[in-house]
Amino acid sequence: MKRILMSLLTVCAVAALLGLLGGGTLASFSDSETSAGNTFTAGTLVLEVNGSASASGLSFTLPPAPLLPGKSGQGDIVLRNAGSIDGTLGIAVANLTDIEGTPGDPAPGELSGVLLVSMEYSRDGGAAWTPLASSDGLLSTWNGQTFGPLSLGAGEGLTLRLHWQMPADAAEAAPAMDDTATFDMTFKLDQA
Ligand SMILES: [Ca+2]
Repeated sequence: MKRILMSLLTVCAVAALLGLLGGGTLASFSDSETSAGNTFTAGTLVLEVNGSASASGLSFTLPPAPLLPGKSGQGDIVLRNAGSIDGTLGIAVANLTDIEGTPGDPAPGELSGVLLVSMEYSRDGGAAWTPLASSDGLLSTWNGQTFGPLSLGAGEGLTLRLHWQMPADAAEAAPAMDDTATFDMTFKLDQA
């Protein structure tokens, strides 16, 4: 009789290093949701991403400025349990792919091996931030990881903030110039 509902939303983020000429990178969201049919309906478990329970088509720019050596940026994703059942949130990263952007450089590209990333979250609109455990490191270390779980009670929300920074050492950053890295983030809300 125990009922378990899940909501899955997938984010595809693209980070590109565009050298000294400027430009940005794109990330697009798409989602798929599943909820098992069940006769014993006792409540709902709905995960909203940036205000939508069907996040397909949402997008944000990552990063807002060129990724020059030493440059950093951040982006926010708002997650909310819009249902009536307390849940626990897991954040999974998968399908990390490096794409070489400089002819002659060895494939598959070096961006995920030099780009420093971390995540933190706030439950009160940004008044206090808590680092997300194990999220501080090179982008390459995120692949295959699941972060959390974080409690997300019925009606509760949080803001997830992604940080990224290029190494200040130009020689260290140089191999990743013009390279691109893509990855998927899946947000999963389980019944608590
Ligand atoms: Ca390269």
